[in-house]
Amino acid sequence: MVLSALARGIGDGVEAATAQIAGAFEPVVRLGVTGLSRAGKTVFITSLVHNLLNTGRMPQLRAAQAGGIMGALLQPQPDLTLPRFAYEDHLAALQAPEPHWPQSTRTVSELRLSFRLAPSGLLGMVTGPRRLHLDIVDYPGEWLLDLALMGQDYAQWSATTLARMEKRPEAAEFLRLAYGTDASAPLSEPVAQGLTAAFTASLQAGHAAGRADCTPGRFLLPGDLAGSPVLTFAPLPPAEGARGSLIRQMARRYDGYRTQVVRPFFERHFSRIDRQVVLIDLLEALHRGPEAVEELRRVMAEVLASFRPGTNSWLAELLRGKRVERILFAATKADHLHHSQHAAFAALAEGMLSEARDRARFSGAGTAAMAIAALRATIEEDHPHKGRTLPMVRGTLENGRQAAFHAGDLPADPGALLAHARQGAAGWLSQDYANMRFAPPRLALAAGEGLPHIRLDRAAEFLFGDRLA
Ligand SMILES: Nc1nc2c(ncn2[C@@H]2O[C@H](COP(=O)(O)OP(=O)(O)OP(=O)(O)O)[C@@H](O)[C@H]2O)c(=O)[nH]1
Ligand SMILES: [Mg+2]
Repeated sequence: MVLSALARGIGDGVEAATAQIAGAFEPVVRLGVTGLSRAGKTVFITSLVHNLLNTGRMPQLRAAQAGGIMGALLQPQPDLTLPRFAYEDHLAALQAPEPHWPQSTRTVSELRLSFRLAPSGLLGMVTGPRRLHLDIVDYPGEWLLDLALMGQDYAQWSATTLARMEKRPEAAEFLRLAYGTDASAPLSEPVAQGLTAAFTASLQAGHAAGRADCTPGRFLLPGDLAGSPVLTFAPLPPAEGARGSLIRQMARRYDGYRTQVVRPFFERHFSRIDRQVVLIDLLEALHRGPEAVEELRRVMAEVLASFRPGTNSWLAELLRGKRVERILFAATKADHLHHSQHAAFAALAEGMLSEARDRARFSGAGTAAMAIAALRATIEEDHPHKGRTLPMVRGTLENGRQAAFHAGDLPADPGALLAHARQGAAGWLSQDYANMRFAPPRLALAAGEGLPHIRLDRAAEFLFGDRLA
């Protein structure tokens, strides 16, 4: 294995080989954490790590319960060029005297948590405690959706993107520009920039309106690529173009984006993931209405398809048979609902996953859906209301005031909701849901207690509990 990685001679072959040598002695599990922006990745990782360092609230994590975890600590990560996940800063924000949510993060980052585990089996009596490294990698879900670009040339991508934009009001200005531009004319940089600006603005407006399919991903999160030619292109209707024409240049930059931005991400990060959690803000989609739910379903299928390498020959070659062993779709922020609604919420997430599996023709093995809250910001209350008891949650709003809400009734039959998602009904949750912007709770943690959560222990058990046992 070591030899083959070296022989392959890819950019990070040597690094991969070194990791494998180290891994031969100390096993590593690489956990990918993704989700569209604001899905809850940063809070999830912060709370997961805190709860693995302090396992008092992790009864459903078997190794923690059975005393198998003898110790855990943060260690220097193996990838020296990747930003470190700012665990301490994010935790400090949540534990501040005036707790606040961590800042939005825009790139990939990594953190290594190392466990000392009780010996297991007969051999363990001889070898003593084991070590296991959990490398957690946080990356934007938007980058995953860029995989679709790898299978399309510029003309195909332009056609599908323009068709998608036809129906969207926020894209009207860009479409007017795209159809009004002579793409066969020689490249003029201001024209290319103008098209790009209008295209980007339509993606941003779509994103702000809750659309989940705003790719290419780096147009929303450019980082240090902002303004570079690989981010200065836009889809155009078909045109004949000589060398140096606008359309030929656009195609060249699109190819540059694929080979120099998308490809390295899949090579460096994606291809090394063992376990994956995909966070979805299903409550937000429910609140926004059927179109948003439908879009989320499409994104879930697309995400699953990227984990089924058969779909994409380019990816299959990159992965060389390596598979992500477990994928969890976690519907986040379940603390907005009373526990009496959790079963219905989880059933909805499971229904969406099984739909996505069918669409992506993905076998069920190793996938699960759950309803969780990485950080519980509410407490529950029952209020009498019109002759029945209304289950509510109470928390501190971001303006410091206390408020109790009933998020609204979830559909009793998730099957019916999913079937009707395409018909233009209004959102399913009450209008009040929009006002449920809770601040993180003020915490008084006892020794050994992690941040309060909902079912984070079950999520951890599903994702990597087997490797701790
Ligand atoms: N009530 C509640 N709110 C949450 C929870 N997790 C996340 N949130 C809310 O969702 C927001 C986004 O969470 P983040 O963890 O920053 O999301 P992210 O996916 O890292 O977002 P980006 O870095 O912008 O991509 C937070 O600021 C909170 O308002 C949770 O468990 N409970
Ligand atoms: Mg983040």
